[in-house]
Amino acid sequence: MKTKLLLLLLLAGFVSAGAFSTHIIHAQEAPKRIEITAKRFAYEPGEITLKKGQPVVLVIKSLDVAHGLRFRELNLNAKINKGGSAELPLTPDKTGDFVAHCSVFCGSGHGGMMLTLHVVD
Ligand SMILES: [Cu+2]
Repeated sequence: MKTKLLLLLLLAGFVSAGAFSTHIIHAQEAPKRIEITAKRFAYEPGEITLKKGQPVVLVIKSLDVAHGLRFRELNLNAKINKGGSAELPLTPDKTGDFVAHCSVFCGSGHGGMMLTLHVVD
């Protein structure tokens, strides 16, 4: 009888420990990943909206040649290898519209290759 009670206590301990670790995992939730594809001469999507203060990771994938993604105003620049991908962690700290341009020369339409980021409260 005593063993049974001990087992029950142990089990209860495991259950609450489980609930506790679930809570920890939830609190450290990974930043949202936003997938963007780059190809001559556009990004898809061409516009994204983020919330101020919310950390995200932009995952940029190139479908053809090497490209870049530079937010001059935010001092951020990513380079994406030919057919590869790059991750750009970003936590917007001000609201507004920010335009990113391709930072790796990729051909005749390179200058018009841009992505607009809207940051809202
Ligand atoms: Cu380019």
